[in-house]
Amino acid sequence: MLAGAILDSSGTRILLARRARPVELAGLWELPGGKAEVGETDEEALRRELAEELGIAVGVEFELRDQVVLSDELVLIARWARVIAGEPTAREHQAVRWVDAEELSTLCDEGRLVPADTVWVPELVARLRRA
Ligand code: 9L3
Ligand code: MG
Repeated sequence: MLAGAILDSSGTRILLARRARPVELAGLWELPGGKAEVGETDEEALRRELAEELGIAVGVEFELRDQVVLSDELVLIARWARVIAGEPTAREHQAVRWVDAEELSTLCDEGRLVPADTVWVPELVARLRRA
């Protein structure tokens, strides 16, 4: 399972997407992504998912430090990414928004992020502040 920490051109904001489903996660913000298909590398899977869900082409960079075990078969990995082409559009989500370090921290503190994604917040905040 791959998620993208997608950086804007200024390097100070990342893209969050608000989940539409399942009900227990609907309305919460996540780093967008999805499952790899058989034969796909992590990078290919993330590029395909972000093209399908948001209509953007991204360049995929390094992995964030923490991995999240979702179940026996599913481990969630986040990779840094940059938009190469397209304007992010919520095709499968309720909404998308760019957030800076401050807004990301606040959303996390308010419990408005998908629980799994909260593990990446300290690293993301540190990287965004360094930009
Ligand atoms: N999930 C958590 N954080 C994320 C993503 C992309 C996914 N950033 C979790 C939510 C679901 C599972 O992974 O429990 C499958 O996600 P999806 O394929 O429904 O997006
Ligand atoms: Mg998805």
